[in-house]
Amino acid sequence: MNDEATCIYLKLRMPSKPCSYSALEGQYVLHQTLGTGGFAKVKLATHILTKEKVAIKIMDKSALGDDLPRVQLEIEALKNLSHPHICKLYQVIETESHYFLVLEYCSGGELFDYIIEKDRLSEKEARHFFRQIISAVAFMHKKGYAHRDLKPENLLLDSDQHLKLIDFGLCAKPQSGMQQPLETCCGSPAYAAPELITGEYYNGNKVDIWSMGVLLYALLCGFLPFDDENVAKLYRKIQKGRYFCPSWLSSESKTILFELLQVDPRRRISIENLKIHPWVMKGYEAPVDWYFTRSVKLDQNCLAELAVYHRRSMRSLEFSIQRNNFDYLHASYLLLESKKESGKSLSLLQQSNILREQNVNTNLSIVFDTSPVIKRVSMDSLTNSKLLELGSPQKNSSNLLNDSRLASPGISVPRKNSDKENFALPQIPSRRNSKMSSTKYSSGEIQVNHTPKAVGMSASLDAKVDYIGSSSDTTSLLISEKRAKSFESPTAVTTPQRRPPRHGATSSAKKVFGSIEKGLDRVKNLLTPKKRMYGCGIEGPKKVKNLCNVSAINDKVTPEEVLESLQSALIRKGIPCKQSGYTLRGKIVDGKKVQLRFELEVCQLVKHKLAVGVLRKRLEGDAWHYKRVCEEILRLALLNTSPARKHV
Ligand code: 6BJ
Repeated sequence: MNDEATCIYLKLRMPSKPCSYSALEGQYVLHQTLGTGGFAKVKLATHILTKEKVAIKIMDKSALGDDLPRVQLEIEALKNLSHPHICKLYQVIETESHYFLVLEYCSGGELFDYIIEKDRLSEKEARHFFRQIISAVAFMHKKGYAHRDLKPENLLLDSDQHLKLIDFGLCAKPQSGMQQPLETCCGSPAYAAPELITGEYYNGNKVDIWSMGVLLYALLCGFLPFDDENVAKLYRKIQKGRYFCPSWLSSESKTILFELLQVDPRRRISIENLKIHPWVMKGYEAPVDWYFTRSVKLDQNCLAELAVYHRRSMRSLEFSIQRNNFDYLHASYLLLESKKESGKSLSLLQQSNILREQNVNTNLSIVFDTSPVIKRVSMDSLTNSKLLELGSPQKNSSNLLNDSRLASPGISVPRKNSDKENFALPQIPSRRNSKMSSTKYSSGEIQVNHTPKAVGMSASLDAKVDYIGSSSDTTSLLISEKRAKSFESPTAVTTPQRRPPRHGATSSAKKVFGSIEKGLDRVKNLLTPKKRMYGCGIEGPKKVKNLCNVSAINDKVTPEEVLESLQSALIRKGIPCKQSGYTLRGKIVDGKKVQLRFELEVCQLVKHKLAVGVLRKRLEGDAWHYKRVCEEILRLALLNTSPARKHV
């Protein structure tokens, strides 16, 4: 690579400016962005005191404009909705320019990705998730809220496969209860109930029930019941209420979908009947458990830990926490509670000592040195009554929380462990094609024989193509040229070179060099914690262990060839992309509005002898649109790669 190219490449590999907000300093360390949309972005962060991961939703007030009341309603809803299947709100920070909502981190990512990864879920697994969705929605409705944007992208999974409902930005709480009809049309078109589309007054709860029908269909089928790239056509399909029933749906599944997807809201099943529906009850002894109340009594171990740390009495702390201020103390308590639930150590003192060790150069040590030595022995030797006596108000703890230089631990986002590849790739016969011989519309209205034609596309895609009816040609999945017109122009493409091997280094010598370099990096990072050592060397593609969101390609092509093919495919589809090392960022805009932003990163798969793969990431936009576009780009790109396309 010449100097100029190296220079461009290094520049491209540099991360964007580290993101910091003074309002979060000393309380949270921010990490990568988990998602963006409209006026908000969600970042992964570490709560410094407990070292627990959280998600922080950051909203810029100046960008909010008329949507400001929505944010206020969302905050109110989250404060009132404490439920195991609703994402927990820990803290709210409001500044002149921003809102920061500190929320539960859901390491399993979106339910959408889970469905895609599996193609579709078994009835049993769909039931397991659907019961949790019923539980959350029944609770919300009981509290007087309608969500109005239920979809798999708004359902996240935690590390125990528990679903958590998020995004209450479109929720409604009519003053005089849910019988009061609503007028505003909102939500995602594919999940919108017919009465929302026609602009009639509607009941928010009924609208949620319809979306639950679309959701359950997506769980069981792996695609949407009503889908069209043209919104007007999509709306017509929704209003007709006719959907395709794949042959794998059991008659019980068809029945519950039929009861959920009733065009007339008066005929749609109620949440009360859903809780006890035979499909929902199958294999379970009890109806859905949905009503939860927070215990008024706080957890004594968590309180005691906070009391020692803050040198306050447990009683005064309890009083502060029960005021539900949604401040840092409130967040600390709730995070300690969740640590306890997952069997982790509660000790804050140990945590603080680790932080102290990592921050020898900061004035933090002064704060720690003034704390009494009882810290280490406290929990073993102090009884609760002694703790109650330890009542002097904390003077210095805020100093601790004000040091923004606390080292950021190396956070890595856990991924689900799965070897399965589910984005459609060419020339791989679909597992389920053979089964799909006959199809039926709901309520037995129309019968259509289905013959799979697009060999190599996934079952879900085949089904969708046939249902759309106009064509089973895969080009029906391509994004239109009209959309492509408004894209920014493609940027120059640079092919990254692998890092050259270190001359003459034996493997043990490499190890020694490696550890010295790592040691030096550590020292540098310690002194300038926010300046990470990025882009110092030209590295090969990222090596990935887990295969979630990864399309495995081939063991015969080089990463550089795949990168080039992806670039050509994107250009062919009129999707401009920006390159950063082995990552391509594509964007689809409609006028000024960003429809979709996504990333395709060429990587190597540790579990497949470093075969080349493509790691996909949706940055912004509709999940199903993203799925279609990625499938098409991969299909085109892989048609270009030679030699023989072998699917690993
Ligand atoms: C919120 C968003 C809380 O993709 C991921 C993780 C995405 C967490 C993610 C990687 C991954 C794991 C498994 C499979 C695929 N979170 N967590 C808005 N409002 C409240 C909470 C959140 C957002 C999140 C999103 N992990 N990929």
